[in-house]
Amino acid sequence: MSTPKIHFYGLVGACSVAPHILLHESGLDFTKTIYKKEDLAKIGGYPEELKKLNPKAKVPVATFDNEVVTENPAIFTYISLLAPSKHLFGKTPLETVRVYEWLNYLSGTLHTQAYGMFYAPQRFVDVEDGSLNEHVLARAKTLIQGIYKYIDGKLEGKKWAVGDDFTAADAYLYIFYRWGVAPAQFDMEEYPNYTRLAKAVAARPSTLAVLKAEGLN
Ligand SMILES: N[C@@H](CCC(=O)N[C@@H](CS)C(=O)NCC(=O)O)C(=O)O
Repeated sequence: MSTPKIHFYGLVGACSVAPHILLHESGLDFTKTIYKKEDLAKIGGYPEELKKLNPKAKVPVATFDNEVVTENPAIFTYISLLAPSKHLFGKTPLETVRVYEWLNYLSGTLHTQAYGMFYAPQRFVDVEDGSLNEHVLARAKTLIQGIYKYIDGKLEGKKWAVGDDFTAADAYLYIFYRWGVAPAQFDMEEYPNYTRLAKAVAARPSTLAVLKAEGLN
C-alpha cells in the first residue's frame, strides 16, 4: 500500500490540535491549513473550501489522496494505520480497544456533550433571548469538572492513558486539559494525574512542533 498524499485542516487551539500532534508523531509527510478564529469571524465561519469537504462545517478534516476523512477518532485511526511501527493505538489488541474506549468517551461525552454545552449553550435550549444559556453553562462546568475527576482517577499510577507508551488517547486527553486551563479556567492542579499526563504530552517534540506551528504556548 503506498502512502497517500495527506492534507490536514485544523483550527488554532481546537480539538484538531490532537490529530495534528498525531501526524507529527507518525512521521508521515503532510501539508496543512490551520484556520485562525479571528479570520473565520470576519467571514462568518469556515470558508467554502472547508464546507465543501465537510458539510458538517467542523474541523478536523484530513484528505488522504482523494478521500476526505472527518471525525477525530477516524482521522486518528487512519494516521495510525499508515504508521504501524509507531503503535499509536497501542501494542496489543486489548490496548487498541482501550484507546477506542478513551476516544469514544472523550469525543461523545466530554467534547460533544459537556464542552458542547460550554461553548454553545444555545444549541441545547432554543430560547431566543438566551435567558437559559447561563444555566446550561453552569451545568456544563459541573459536568466537565466531574469528567475531569473521573479522568484523573483513571490515570492514577499511570504515565500514559493506555499501556506503557504514548497513544492517540494521550494526544486527545491533552487538548481537553488545555481547554480546562483556558477558556474554562478551572484549577487543573486539582487533577494531579491528569496534570502529569498533560505535562508529559506537552514535552513531546511532536506537541512542541504543533504549538509552534499554531502559535500557541
Ligand atoms: N465530532 C467532531 C467534532 C468536531 C468539532 O466540534 N470541531 C470544532 C472545533 S473543536 C469545530 O469545528 N467547531 C466549529 C463549529 O461548531 O462551528 C470530531 O470529533 O471531529
